[in-house]
Amino acid sequence: MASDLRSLALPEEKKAWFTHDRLGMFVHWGLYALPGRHEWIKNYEQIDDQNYQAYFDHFDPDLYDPADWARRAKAAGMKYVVLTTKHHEGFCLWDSKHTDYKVTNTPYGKDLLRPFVDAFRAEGLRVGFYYSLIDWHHPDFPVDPHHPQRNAPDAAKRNEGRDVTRYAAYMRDQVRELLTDFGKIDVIWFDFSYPQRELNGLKGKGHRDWESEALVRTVRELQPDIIINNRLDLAGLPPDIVTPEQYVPRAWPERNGKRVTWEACHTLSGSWGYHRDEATWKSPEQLVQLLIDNVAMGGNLLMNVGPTARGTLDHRAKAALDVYADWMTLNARSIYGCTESKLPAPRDCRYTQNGNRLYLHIFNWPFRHIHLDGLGGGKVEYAQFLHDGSEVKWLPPSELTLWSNTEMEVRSDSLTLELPVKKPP
Ligand code: JFZ
Repeated sequence: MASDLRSLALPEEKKAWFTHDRLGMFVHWGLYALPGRHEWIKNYEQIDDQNYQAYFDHFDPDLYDPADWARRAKAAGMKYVVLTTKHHEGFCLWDSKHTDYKVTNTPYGKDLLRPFVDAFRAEGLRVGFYYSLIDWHHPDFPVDPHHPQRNAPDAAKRNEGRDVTRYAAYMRDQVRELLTDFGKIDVIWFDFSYPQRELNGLKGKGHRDWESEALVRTVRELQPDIIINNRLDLAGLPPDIVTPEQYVPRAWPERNGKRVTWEACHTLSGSWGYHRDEATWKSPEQLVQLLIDNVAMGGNLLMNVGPTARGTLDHRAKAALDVYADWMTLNARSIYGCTESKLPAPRDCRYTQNGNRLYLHIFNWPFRHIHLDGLGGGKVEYAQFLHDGSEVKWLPPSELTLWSNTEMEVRSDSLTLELPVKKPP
């Protein structure tokens, strides 16, 4: 049985596009864009269905223009996109046959997903679907430690008549729709399992509740080449990708001693869904350094935007995408097709490497010189800045002795670059 499960994992060579492309766009969009204060708002504020209904009744993103999003993603150097087709609130962005809780029944009245898929494909991006395992709206989804009604006095009683096997079948039906009606889908991002959580006698959910194995079989049957993330609580299935969230690992993540294909996802502002009053938007340096940090450890970055209730990217999201656009225009060569280097990076620096091209990313500008250990003795043919292609020279050992006033600074295995005193503009 277990070996059988293992055969559902995607072969390494089918992930080559993913590790090459390195940068993707995550899109969290749903009814929670209307309150505009986090996608977990139904849970955080323990809003019941009746009160949450106001957002459904007023969902009308009149300025929705996925071609604009796609152009901005492409300009930012993003090569794939993952959209929340359904988040924990249960609201569906497509015209699903299996529920009424969908966009076509809101004032907007139209499917959002097909135009999205078409727009991003037209810009040459690959398309992935996020699909929430958690569903705070479905009548068969049992109240659990993450449910908005978890603290209701009759929480356990509310579970009478809720049949999680019907919910698991609903998920398979919806996933079948998503993976049948929209052409080739490159990534499916299930979210998430918490079997170990418990609260007031309410149990968390995992692979038995989701019927994860059957779900994965459905996915593979419909889309043999799709990348499936690792949040299904299936211990016997080696994950196609591992997905640290708002977290920079200390080193390339491993599983059973083997390095895995991985993708970190990050927010621009701390919230995934549109959050109007959020104050912790990342700085340009943080945005760029997150990308470099991941690639320098062999990983991808899936950077999130949370569109507004009117279907736009607000000015802060646009500005962040512009940061990537400016940086990638000049530096994409140090990202696409790159991975971890075996060489030890100098202090405050990261390396990314593509074959015999080594890229040095300097996070904190040093004073005039930078020492590259392991690169002495004629190993380097030529060095240049990426931003303008200008030559970077290195010091001959005699010069280094002169400047340092000591011979101990000279090491045969290292090479000392000469940098301008000021960081180039
Ligand atoms: C999940 C979602 O809950 C979140 O809204 C967003 O979609 C993100 C990408 O994925 O985030 C998690 C996942 C796991 C935990 C918390 C948030 N957890 O285990 O506590």
